Amino acid sequence: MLSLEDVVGALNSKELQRKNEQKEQTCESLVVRGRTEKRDQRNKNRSRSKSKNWKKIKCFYCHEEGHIRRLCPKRKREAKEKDTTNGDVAVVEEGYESGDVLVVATKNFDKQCVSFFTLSEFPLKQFVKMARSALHEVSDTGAFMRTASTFRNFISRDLNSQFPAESGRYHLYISYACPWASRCLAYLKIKGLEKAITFTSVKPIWARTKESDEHMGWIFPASDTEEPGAEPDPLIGAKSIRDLYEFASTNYSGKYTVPVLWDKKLRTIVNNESSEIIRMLNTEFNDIAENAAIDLYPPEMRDQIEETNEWVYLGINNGVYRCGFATKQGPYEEAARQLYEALDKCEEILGKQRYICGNRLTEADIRLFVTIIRFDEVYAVHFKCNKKLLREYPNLFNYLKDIYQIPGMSSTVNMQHIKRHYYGSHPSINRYGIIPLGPDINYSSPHDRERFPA
Ligand SMILES: N[C@@H](CCC(=O)N[C@@H](CS)C(=O)NCC(=O)O)C(=O)O
Repeated sequence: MLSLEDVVGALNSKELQRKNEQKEQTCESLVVRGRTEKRDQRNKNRSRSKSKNWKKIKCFYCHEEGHIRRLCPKRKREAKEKDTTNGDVAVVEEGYESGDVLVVATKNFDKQCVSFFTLSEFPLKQFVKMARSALHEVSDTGAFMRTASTFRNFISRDLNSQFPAESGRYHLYISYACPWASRCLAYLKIKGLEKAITFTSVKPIWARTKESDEHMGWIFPASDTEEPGAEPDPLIGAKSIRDLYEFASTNYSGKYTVPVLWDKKLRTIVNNESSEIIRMLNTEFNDIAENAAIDLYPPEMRDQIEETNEWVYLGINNGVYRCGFATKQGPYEEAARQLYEALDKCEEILGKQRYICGNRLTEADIRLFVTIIRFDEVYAVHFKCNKKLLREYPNLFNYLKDIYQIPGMSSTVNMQHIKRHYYGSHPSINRYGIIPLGPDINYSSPHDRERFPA
């Protein structure tokens, strides 16, 4: 793997400079999330005519890959400050010329002068290994935009497949704080897969994952006693979730998220997308699951489950993050409006039936549960979802308790980890990391959901 120093070295090397001078480079092949591409197109002719005269360009790189800003010199100061905090790649050019791109980098915006390189000559992905987190997934409009997961392999009940559903072969890395990881853990409990698939939780509060850069992420404790609920990595001795990703892939450049479904045999990540992991856990391990008969995605309900998942994800699961991570008023308000529309819809549905898709527990309930269990304790305060509290919705609140009381579910909820994570890991939202004392709700108290047939 190349270090940043290697990159800077490579880009400054005389040989490469010569090579670039000989070649006539333009930026036509550059694709940077559409935006830059458009501009390149518009200025295609201009770029072409100037491509022989690359000017000296100063480049600044912070954390995030693939996101390039070009700024006129006037805005340079503003850009530096802004990009230092949000982790974008910034390209600040002297004598701005559309179409001139180059990339290189220093860790802390120490200036590095680089000359004569086009991005097409140095594909960013290959050269610069970037670390980032959800806090950096904010567009220029101030809206939170979640990026897709990367490892998308499937475990299969077919024992001849690449990832066969063997007992003892797979390990689930989670954080109790994370709703996406918790839904996978809920499946381990509900399906009776705890003996077949082991799991480990990280510590709740993000910390530096490497001395050499500023990335903050999930880390393992050094011992079993350091952090109740969290354990050291039992498999490869990883210090962080980032270590797992880097072990599994040498050129990974996305976020280091949980859950991670790990193959102990091939020592790699099978899948890091919870919506897919839960589907595998639901069906593929049925030969070894203790509760194989429980089907949370029954064929006859699939359309309805999908339809429900869609609006619940948009308005609620991801909706709370869109509220919390928005950096402008408009996107926040839009997200909050959609969130409360979706919660109102849940309340109405749950006034007529026990579960969100009918009178049978399904995947859609587990997906809804992991967000609403965090609502009053965290999202109402930390993510500014305070128009109405969850416990002010009688049907939804009783439903929440009902799901919480399903055998195994309460053990997936570690409210200490949940609160410490959110309030302690997002300093841009909660600068001093103060954790509110309340509301400390008892979800084991009686509910009224038996009034519906199940
Ligand atoms: N699409 C993923 C999302 C997982 C995700 O966003 N996990 C968060 C924790 S709640 C994470 O690990 N974030 C790390 C980071 O943003 O750096 C899934 O559903 O599995």
